Amino acid sequence: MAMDPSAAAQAEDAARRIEEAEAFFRAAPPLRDRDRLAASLADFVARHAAGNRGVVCITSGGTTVPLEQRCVRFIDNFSSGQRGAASTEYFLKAGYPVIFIHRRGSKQPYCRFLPEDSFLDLFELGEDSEIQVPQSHSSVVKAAISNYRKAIDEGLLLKLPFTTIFEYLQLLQMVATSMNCLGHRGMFYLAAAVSDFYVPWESMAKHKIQSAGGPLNMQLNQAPKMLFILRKKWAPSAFCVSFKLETDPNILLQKAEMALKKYGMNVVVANELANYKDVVVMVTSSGRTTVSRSSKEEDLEVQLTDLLVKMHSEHIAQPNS
Ligand code: 9Z3
Repeated sequence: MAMDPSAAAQAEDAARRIEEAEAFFRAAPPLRDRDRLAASLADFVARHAAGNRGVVCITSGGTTVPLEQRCVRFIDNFSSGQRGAASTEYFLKAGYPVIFIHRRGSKQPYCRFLPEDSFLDLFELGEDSEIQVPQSHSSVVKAAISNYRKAIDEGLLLKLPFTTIFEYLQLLQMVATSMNCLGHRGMFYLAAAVSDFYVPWESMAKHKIQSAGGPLNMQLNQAPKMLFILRKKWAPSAFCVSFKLETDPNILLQKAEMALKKYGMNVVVANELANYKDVVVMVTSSGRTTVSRSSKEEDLEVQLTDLLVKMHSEHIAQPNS
């Protein structure tokens, strides 16, 4: 039977994207410690595979794009990790086990309220040289330790760090394929800021690029669209939430709608750099919902995660959606 031409074009497009992704992984430098990470991931997923609650993978922080294999220079993407860290806390509070794929050195769950400058400010030496926490910081430190320890001791939080786009995408692939067994109970909350462009490993300078040759001309390749592969191949039944960041408000919602359709996301959270902590728009196939924080004291992520937990429950309850 002949295939409808638009279905044939879509199948061809999907095959091309999958091949591009596979070529990216073949050429990427292998993940350090892959076997150990894979074992702790398999153990985490197996522990939460029984039962009926959701499991969420949260990505957080910006990816780097190295310019040299022995990297001295790199391009970075804007993201402090605040959104991912805060959301991790709220998903844990809602009873979700969380796999937290985060940029090394970015904001961490339960540490957001600790003083920024130096962790040495958190401690002082007592008369007998024992370490004490000054009174002014004792309640935030106690809360951070007890919430963090609870999540770790109950086996509800797995932290996987990345720096480069190569590490990030390999981790995402590893997590998504291992969460595939959870079907509709899996959720992806992709808040990490991922570079659209990169230098392929094989064409990257091995040593530090020299300035004696004059101005630097460099061509960056487009990074393969892994959201598409995540949905099509790695974890097709999961509930997928991606974020769209723009600086131009006139194109933001249109770009979010495009991402929703093109990559088959369940929700695209549209945010503008100028006010992303105060307001976001959740774009779904049934419309748009604006979420704004109720006061400067409350994180926007409280409402955002609350709505997503409800939508994910509906997704789990309707396995054909
Ligand atoms: C976001 O849009 C996040 O909300 C922020 C959070 C990065 C603005 P912070 O970490 O900031 O709290 O400081 N993340 C996604 C950004 C992104 O790279 N999206 C891609 C795009 O816009 C799609 S994967 O094309």
